[in-house]
Amino acid sequence: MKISIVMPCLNEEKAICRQLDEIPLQELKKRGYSAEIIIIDGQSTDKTAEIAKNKGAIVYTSKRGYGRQYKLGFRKVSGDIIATADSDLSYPVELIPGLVDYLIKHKLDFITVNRFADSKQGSFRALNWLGNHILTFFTNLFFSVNLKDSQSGMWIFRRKILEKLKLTSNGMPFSEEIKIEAFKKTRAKEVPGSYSKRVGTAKLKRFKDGYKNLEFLFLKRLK
Ligand SMILES: Nc1nc2c(ncn2[C@@H]2O[C@H](COP(=O)(O)OP(=O)(O)O)[C@@H](O)[C@H]2O)c(=O)[nH]1
Ligand SMILES: [Mg+2]
Repeated sequence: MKISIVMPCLNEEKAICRQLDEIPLQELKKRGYSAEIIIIDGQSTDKTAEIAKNKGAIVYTSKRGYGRQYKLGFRKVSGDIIATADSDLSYPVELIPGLVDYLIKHKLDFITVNRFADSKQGSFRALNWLGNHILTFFTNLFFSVNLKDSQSGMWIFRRKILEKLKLTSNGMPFSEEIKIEAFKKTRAKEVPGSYSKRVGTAKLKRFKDGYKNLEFLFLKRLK
């Protein structure tokens, strides 16, 4: 079995090197998996792409947009299982080997990692925390799911389910969209994880992206 780790990045030169070092490739190998790391770069203007290439990651460049980058990344993978995270050192990527085993053992298709189970100091600013909870409330209400974290960017899933998922968003709503689709159409589960303060500057625009994510939920519900 091969694991493809896919990470979007935009101007993350402060984090990308350490982020790639943190991916537990040795542990995956020890458990019998092969692995590849695919970085989708939204045309960074700093050294992010260069650093990633030097570290041995496969780097593709795309137009900006979180969802657009993931959709490109998912077309490029050669693995059977895909794992995702931001490239800003905020997600517990050391959990990937255990979660891959868990996915297989429990015959799941999709796992999303709940950041609120252990959010470290400084990981959420008050407004982000509130915005996340409002978005999760509406996600649960509109789509009959029971998530604790609708906005998590760390997922582990079988590549083959992508045929079934309708993924339309090119922006930040991609994160809630993939969960709504996965919970509707596949065997999906949310598991506890953690969240640390990101390194570098956030690309998320709190009010603009918060509003867009909320609007996306309403529009998807009305479809
Ligand atoms: N918003 C946005 N994020 C991007 C883009 N390209 C790459 N990213 C990456 O997507 C991830 C999520 O962005 P981030 O600012 O960490 O958002 P947050 O984690 O929701 O606060 C990071 O790894 C970014 O570097 C893009 O075009 N737009
Ligand atoms: Mg982030």
